[in-house]
Amino acid sequence: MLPLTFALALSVTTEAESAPATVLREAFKDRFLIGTALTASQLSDPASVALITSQFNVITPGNEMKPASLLVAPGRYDFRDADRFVDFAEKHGLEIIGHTLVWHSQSRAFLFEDEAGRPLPRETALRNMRDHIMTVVGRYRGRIKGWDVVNEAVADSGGLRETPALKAIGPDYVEKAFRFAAEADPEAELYYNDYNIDLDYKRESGLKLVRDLRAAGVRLDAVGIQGHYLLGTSIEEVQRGIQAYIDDGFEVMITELDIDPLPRRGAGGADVTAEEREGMDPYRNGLPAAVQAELADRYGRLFDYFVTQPKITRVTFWGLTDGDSWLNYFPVRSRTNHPLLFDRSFQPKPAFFRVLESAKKIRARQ
Ligand code: 9MR
Repeated sequence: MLPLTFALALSVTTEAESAPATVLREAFKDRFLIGTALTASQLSDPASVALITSQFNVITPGNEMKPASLLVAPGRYDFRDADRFVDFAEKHGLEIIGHTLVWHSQSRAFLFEDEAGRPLPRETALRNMRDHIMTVVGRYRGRIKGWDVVNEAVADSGGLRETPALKAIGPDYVEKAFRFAAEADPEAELYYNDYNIDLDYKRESGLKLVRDLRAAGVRLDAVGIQGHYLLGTSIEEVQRGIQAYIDDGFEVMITELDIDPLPRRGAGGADVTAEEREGMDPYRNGLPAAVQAELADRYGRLFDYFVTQPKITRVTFWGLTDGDSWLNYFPVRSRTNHPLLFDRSFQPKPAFFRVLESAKKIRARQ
């Protein structure tokens, strides 16, 4: 069921030109696509479908197109959930992003390693990676707007992450993945996607990777900056970071946006005491007004910046409502988190209305 406040808000905007915009995709339509990541079960949940189709114009399967989801055994694929996503997007007139072709996590060891865990010979690993990309991208050729070709290849300590693909193929595995994807669907956009490559500590490594790709002459349509932020993340640092990519000539997409208001300290998991646990899960009964306001302020300042940048062409949230965010399970299992624009009852939070405020700046600038 469409939440009441939405139903009212929607009818108001369609009737009165001057009423405040209450639909994200309308509010930002002259600036960027606005998206959400989903799980397959939400595609058949009426409340989720109502919210998705009323607010967003692009979706990303949160897990269903990852190598481990599609590739069940060597040469054997299960496309059922991925097909549902593509059908859903077409049925509702939404764009869909493919996430992701090459990643060290949620992948299959046999792609790049032998049974003893040793790297496969380069040519075998290259063939496996090519087969996977040709099979998956080829299946959806012409139906997917763009692919996160390689995900999270940059190490937190700088340089390339020591992944099974890197060990078997060498550092040019990234470039090769882009070449295979371009071959499989020449029309699809191709993205490099990573977290924290906007932040000071990882920015130079991220820039180096995408500059190297550009220098190698592969098609790279946009840099996906995931945007998993904490309440305490410096918005100025984020802006500086995104701007560095833009100033270098790259198109940027914010691909996995959320802002985590829960404490991270001692985020171990199993060995935390009950007391520590209590302190790490402080908002089980809801987000206090002051934190709600802070969250809204953070989101608002981000979007105030996003709308000024024509080279930012998509902003995707990593989840639809607080109840389905991965941050309820990470880095501590089973907490009650509140990182998105819609609460557990599908109701818009103060952050939603603050984000819409940013859209007014678009009109003000025109
Ligand atoms: O949202 C995804 C969650 O359901 C999975 O359990 C998790 C496993 O790593 O992956 C989540 O999505 C990740 C995305 O694919 C890449 N960037 C980080 C995201 C959050 O972990």
